Amino acid sequence: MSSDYGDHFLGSEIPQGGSAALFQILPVPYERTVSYGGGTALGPAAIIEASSQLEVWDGRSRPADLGIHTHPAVDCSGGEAEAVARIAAATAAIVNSGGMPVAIGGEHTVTGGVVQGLLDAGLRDFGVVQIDAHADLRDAYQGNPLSHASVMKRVVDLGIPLFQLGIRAYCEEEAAIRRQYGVHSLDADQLVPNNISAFELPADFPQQVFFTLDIDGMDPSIFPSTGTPVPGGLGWYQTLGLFESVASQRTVIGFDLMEFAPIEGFHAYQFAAAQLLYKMMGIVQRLR
Ligand SMILES: [Mn+2]
Repeated sequence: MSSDYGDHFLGSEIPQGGSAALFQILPVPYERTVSYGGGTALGPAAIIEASSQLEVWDGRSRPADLGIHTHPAVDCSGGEAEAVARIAAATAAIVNSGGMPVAIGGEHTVTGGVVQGLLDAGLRDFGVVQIDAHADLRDAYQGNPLSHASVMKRVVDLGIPLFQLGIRAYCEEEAAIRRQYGVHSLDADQLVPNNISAFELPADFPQQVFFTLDIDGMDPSIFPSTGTPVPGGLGWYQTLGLFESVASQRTVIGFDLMEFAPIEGFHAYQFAAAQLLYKMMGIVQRLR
């Protein structure tokens, strides 16, 4: 057991991986534009602390063998644009040193900074696959273009192809933006009742994919620990299956887990989030 148990992912089991580690965990306790329940600023620390309860063997392989390094939390103080720029800089530094960014939020606005960081590091020709309850395609929400409800509009505005999974809450403006930008989607009412956990990406979808997992895309019976829960979400195995389906067809260049807000006294949820992230690392490991 290391002396800084709880300070880094799987801290009870493995030392910090350093810059040679594949998985570079970036905690981003950014919380500004919460529209309903709060608490996402506490998400990264709760998940990292809970990760100490994980087994190094994930049931199929040992993702930790590729190295896991946990960065200090990104400073999210100051103006919104300033904080998003710090997220982008931290992400670009990870990519430039050969690591794979694994960001833990924080509200979904964080993903906009991470995607900007991928671009800043010179990555081109990648798509984004998003699991979410909400489309997040409003041009602005409550007057704010950096709202978590607008983050995927910022992504498509950059010309990045987007595939949405599990959406079940969106407005007419977002439906129009989907059509206008050619956003691909398999919504919750298609995936969940039919228990679909694999799908085919369009042939012209980029070969490299950044995968963003808004925890509210999953069902609130599994993760009530989020600000804007919506019933009818994805199941545990279904979510992992969809991620594996993407990773088996394309190269995953990074992923994130956003909008996790711990509920005091219910540690099951942060353990589940830590396990989900570790199982995603396992899928990346086994498919590379
Ligand atoms: Mn979202």
